[in-house]
Amino acid sequence: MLKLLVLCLLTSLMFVQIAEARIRHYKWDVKYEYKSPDCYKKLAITINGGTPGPTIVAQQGDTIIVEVKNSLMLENLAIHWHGIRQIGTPGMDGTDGVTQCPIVPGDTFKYEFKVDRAGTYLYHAHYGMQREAGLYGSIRVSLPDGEIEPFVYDYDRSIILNDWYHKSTYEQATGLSSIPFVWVGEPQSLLIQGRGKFDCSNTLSAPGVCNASNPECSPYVMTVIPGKTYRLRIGSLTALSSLSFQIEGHNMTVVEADGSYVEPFVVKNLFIYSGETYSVLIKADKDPSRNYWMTTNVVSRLPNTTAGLAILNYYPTHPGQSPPTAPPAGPIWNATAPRLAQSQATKARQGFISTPPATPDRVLVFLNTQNLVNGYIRWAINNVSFTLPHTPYLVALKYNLRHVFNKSPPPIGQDLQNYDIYSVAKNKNASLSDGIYRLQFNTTMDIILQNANTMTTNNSETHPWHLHGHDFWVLGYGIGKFDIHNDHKKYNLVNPIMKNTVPVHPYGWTALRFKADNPGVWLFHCHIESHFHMGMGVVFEEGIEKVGNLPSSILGCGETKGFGRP
Ligand SMILES: *[C@@H]1O[C@H](CO)[C@@H](O)[C@H](O)[C@H]1NC(C)=O
Ligand SMILES: *[C@@H]1O[C@H](CO)[C@@H](O)[C@H](O)[C@H]1NC(C)=O
Ligand SMILES: *[C@@H]1O[C@H](CO)[C@@H](O)[C@H](O)[C@H]1NC(C)=O
Ligand SMILES: *[C@@H]1O[C@H](CO)[C@@H](O)[C@H](O)[C@H]1NC(C)=O
Ligand SMILES: *[C@@H]1O[C@H](CO)[C@@H](O)[C@H](O)[C@H]1NC(C)=O
Ligand SMILES: *[C@@H]1O[C@H](CO)[C@@H](O)[C@H](O)[C@H]1NC(C)=O
Ligand SMILES: *[C@@H]1O[C@H](CO)[C@@H](O)[C@H](O)[C@H]1NC(C)=O
Ligand SMILES: *[C@@H]1O[C@H](CO)[C@@H](O)[C@H](O)[C@H]1NC(C)=O
Ligand SMILES: [Cu+2]
Repeated sequence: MLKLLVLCLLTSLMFVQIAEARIRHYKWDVKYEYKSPDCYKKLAITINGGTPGPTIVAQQGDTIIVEVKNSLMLENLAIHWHGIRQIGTPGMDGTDGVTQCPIVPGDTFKYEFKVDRAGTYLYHAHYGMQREAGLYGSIRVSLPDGEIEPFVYDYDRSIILNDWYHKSTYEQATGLSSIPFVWVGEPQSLLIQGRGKFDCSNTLSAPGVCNASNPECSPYVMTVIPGKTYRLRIGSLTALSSLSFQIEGHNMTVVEADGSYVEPFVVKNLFIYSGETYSVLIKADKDPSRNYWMTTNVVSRLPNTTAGLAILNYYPTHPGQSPPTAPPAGPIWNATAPRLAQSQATKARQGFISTPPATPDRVLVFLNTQNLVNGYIRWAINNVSFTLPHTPYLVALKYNLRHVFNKSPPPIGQDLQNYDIYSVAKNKNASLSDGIYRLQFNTTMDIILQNANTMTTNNSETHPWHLHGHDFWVLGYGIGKFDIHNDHKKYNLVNPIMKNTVPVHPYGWTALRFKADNPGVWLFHCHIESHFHMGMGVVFEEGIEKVGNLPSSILGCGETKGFGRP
């Protein structure tokens, strides 16, 4: 008896130890395979045979090790851990050209980093426009043992929303970089957790290429038990589209965004932009004798893509049973006001507020415009259209490699006051540059994202901006031109949410604040694949002198050939 007790004690002690310093080890094989996520067969990038890839499930404080084998044969690779700040591990951010050399075909790269904060995060490819070929998935980090969420639910589920193109990423990237310019167009379908439905009768494709009965494109089914409450973690990794998401007949209570607790609010439509995550609570309290639609629709651009559909299945109703009603229509695609209202309603939850520094040390205004550079259509920030260098900044800065990128800093945008954000971009001339912003370590930075008209009359787009290596406080949103003398007085310094991705609405501005306290080099960019490809991004360096030894695995390209390799 005593022996047994001691044994029990020992086992539980061991368990505690394991629970405290857990290492989650994954081995991923990344390759191209024919897949039909929307019934149309095309090459997709898979992880261990699947797209989306496996969900990483971890606990706060765990170390994640992912050994990635690049089996793409003809293509480089890099994987970014979206929302993980990589404190102390800037070389593991997975951003090609910024924090690492790409993983070449045949190589295995070991990503190793800590998930230091509970919440809902994502991972995805960060090489060229590779993300939209299907390499993406969810990261779910739970609280440490003994801590509980400030809301109650019975079950936890994760889904990713995505848009899907039939053209390869190469064809798209080539079109964007050509004269004449070839726009990627609207996506062919919208996917919910990797499943959608393209109308096969619309195609004159060869037999077997589009097959509406392929089980790979049967809708995603989320089964619920009547009476239970579900925490649904929703991420968007669209290539282009801003989305709304709704569940027929069910309201959703927003409780988390990008890993921060939200002061709860109820929505019928959740607006979600590429790179964002939300947790919503759903109560399964409707008529349980039937199923309900879960739908996603394009907003902010004139849609030419049918709604993405999934099924909310009430146990024990058959999961394959179609809901008896038509899917609910999405919100009006071009109404900005409700989207702005949701942005403004997203505040930090009482009891979990992180108060921002009262004033910034430096303010950068980022005016985004569409421009021409030598006849190519590009996006620019303050007249500079971003290009990636061949040698990653992190390595170049740490080892003082010269001539690998433009050392003159990009403009800081004091010209905003004279710029008419409503007129078609008149200043057609922007320049290409890989210059970066060097931030003084530990200073407080304010970023004002300012939207404007594109090269098309009466058109301004939504841009979701994502910051690597940080969360930022979202201080405010507005429509129109930011008033540098007055608008900062309206900032929310009381309960701003901290996020890593935030939209700037059409003709609008968004104000952010962050502390430059994470030694490394961090990309800040529009999360729309084609916009980033066309130059919509900037890079921040902070505290490079505090960065420790870099892993040799991130070297090997450009000026780092042979550098530090054993
Ligand atoms: C379509 O898919 C179904 C289910 O996998 C299969 O039985 C059928 O043969 C396929 N049709 C064609 C034309 O390939
Ligand atoms: C959803 O919330 C709105 C506003 O709070 C309310 O009017 C509506 O009845 C709710 N709908 C459902 C299905 O609970
Ligand atoms: C809209 O979608 C249809 C069906 O996919 C396609 O044939 C058409 O070319 C698209 N139109 C535009 C303007 O993209
Ligand atoms: C929204 O788009 C519709 C066409 O889909 C158009 O009729 C309407 O005028 C637009 N509204 C606004 C406010 O631009
Ligand atoms: C962009 O360049 C144009 C012309 O070269 C200049 O007039 C304008 O002030 C510049 N804009 C910014 C924001 O620097
Ligand atoms: C734009 O660039 C072209 C070609 O380099 C040049 O001829 C033109 O003067 C420039 N325009 C402005 C407004 O700077
Ligand atoms: C950063 O600044 C804060 C005050 O804002 C200070 O307490 C902290 O010691 C500084 N950290 C470093 C590493 O300089
Ligand atoms: C652009 O918008 C303005 C103001 O709403 C309107 O007067 C004008 O007709 C629009 N132009 C076009 C080409 O739609
Ligand atoms: Cu954009």
